[in-house]
Amino acid sequence: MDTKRLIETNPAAEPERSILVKLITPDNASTVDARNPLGELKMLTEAAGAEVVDGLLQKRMKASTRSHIGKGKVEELAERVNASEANLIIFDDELTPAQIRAIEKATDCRVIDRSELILDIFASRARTREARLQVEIAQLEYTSPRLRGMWTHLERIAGAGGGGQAGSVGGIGTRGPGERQIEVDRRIVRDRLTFLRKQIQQIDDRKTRTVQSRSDQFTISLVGYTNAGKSTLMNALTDAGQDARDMLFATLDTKTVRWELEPGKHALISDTVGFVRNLPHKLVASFKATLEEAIHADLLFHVVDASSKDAMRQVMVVKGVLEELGCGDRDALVMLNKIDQATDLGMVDVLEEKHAPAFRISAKTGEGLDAVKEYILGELSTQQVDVTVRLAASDGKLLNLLTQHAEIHDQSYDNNTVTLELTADRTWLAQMQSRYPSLETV
Ligand SMILES: Nc1nc2c(ncn2[C@@H]2O[C@H](COP(=O)(O)OP(=O)(O)OP(=O)(O)O)[C@@H](O)[C@H]2O)c(=O)[nH]1
Ligand SMILES: [Mg+2]
Repeated sequence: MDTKRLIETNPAAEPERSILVKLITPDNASTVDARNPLGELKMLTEAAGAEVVDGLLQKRMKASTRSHIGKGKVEELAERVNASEANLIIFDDELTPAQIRAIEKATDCRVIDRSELILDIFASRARTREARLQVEIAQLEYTSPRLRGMWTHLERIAGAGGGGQAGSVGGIGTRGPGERQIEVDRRIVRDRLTFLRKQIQQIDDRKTRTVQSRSDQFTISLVGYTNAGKSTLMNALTDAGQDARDMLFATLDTKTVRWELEPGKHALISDTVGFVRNLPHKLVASFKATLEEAIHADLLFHVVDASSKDAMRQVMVVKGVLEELGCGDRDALVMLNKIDQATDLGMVDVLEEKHAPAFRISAKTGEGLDAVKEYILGELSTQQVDVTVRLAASDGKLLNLLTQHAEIHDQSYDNNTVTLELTADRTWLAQMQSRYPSLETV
């Protein structure tokens, strides 16, 4: 089953013509990029496959409860919709279902907000079953109170066993279904959500087991704002071959690969979905499974696009999402990436000071990556212990594990026991000792 797209996905169709709208209030002014207030929304819109034909900014002391940007501005918006022949209005702010309905009515044009737009991009990028389930849950939870253009989607759900009688309303820009139909839809949505949540729970459990089974290895997770260069960095350090195109949310799924630091020493490194300002909460919650690696990593590489004027704010957004995921206090190394094209070196200095230890790197040219590797090798060596252990000579399985995972320096046999001098990972050794009480430290 396909996750639902809000933006027209038929390649033969013209891209949707959208007008971008943003309300600036004293409350949100500090998060607005003054040089280009609609810049990020434009990139998001293009990432969803729509065209931007106009933009509208409004400044008010606070949002209007009814129309968000105020009645007069909505009238201006209606004129602009006509003049530019737009068929979609995208708000950078979160709107209530009632506001959406009011603005749609006044402009006779379909309205979506930033969260719906982000969900739409995720829907178009989701490839694995897990990502699709996560996006669909988030969409249903976020969009169902609105229940407007969900129609064709619901029709498919009904067809797949829901049993609801789908009507003929559909397509972009149409009004919502009648009240009775909405009731039916709500029930279908509830059933579908229960089903999806069960499925995702199974994936979650499996994922937790996989991640736990890696606990004997040093794990690093790449986190950062979307387009900061996480996948490019992963490709520079390993031969992962991650998709690293210049677009928002190129990566949606998590991929974990071995980073060979030097012969015999490796770490596991995971690349995952990027963060963005105002990431819908529902989406963060449902992407927990995908972000499991980040949650359990020994260390985070917080990748920052140091060439972006917005870098400072992006760092704060990423920290906020990490808090939300419950890993705000995890050890993190800040990677000041794209240093090859950074122009505001004053800002880079400030970032470096504020977030020490930070590294100036270029995932593209390879600059600075040796220093990162040295640092990690240092970290790994502090995690190693030199010990002498004793075990029963007949315990072949344990002996095997030790020779596989530890560096053996000396080995001596005495009657039925083996004594080994070895270097091993501290946490791994502790786990082995709790699993095999017969493994004695001498
Ligand atoms: N000049 C320069 N460009 C870079 C560097 N690192 C990444 N890029 C470019 O930045 C763009 C985004 O890179 P990605 O690696 O896809 O970024 P990401 O963080 O994985 O992005 P998402 O998966 O979308 O969240 C690509 O066009 C890269 O070529 C760098 O060090 N220098
Ligand atoms: Mg990526």
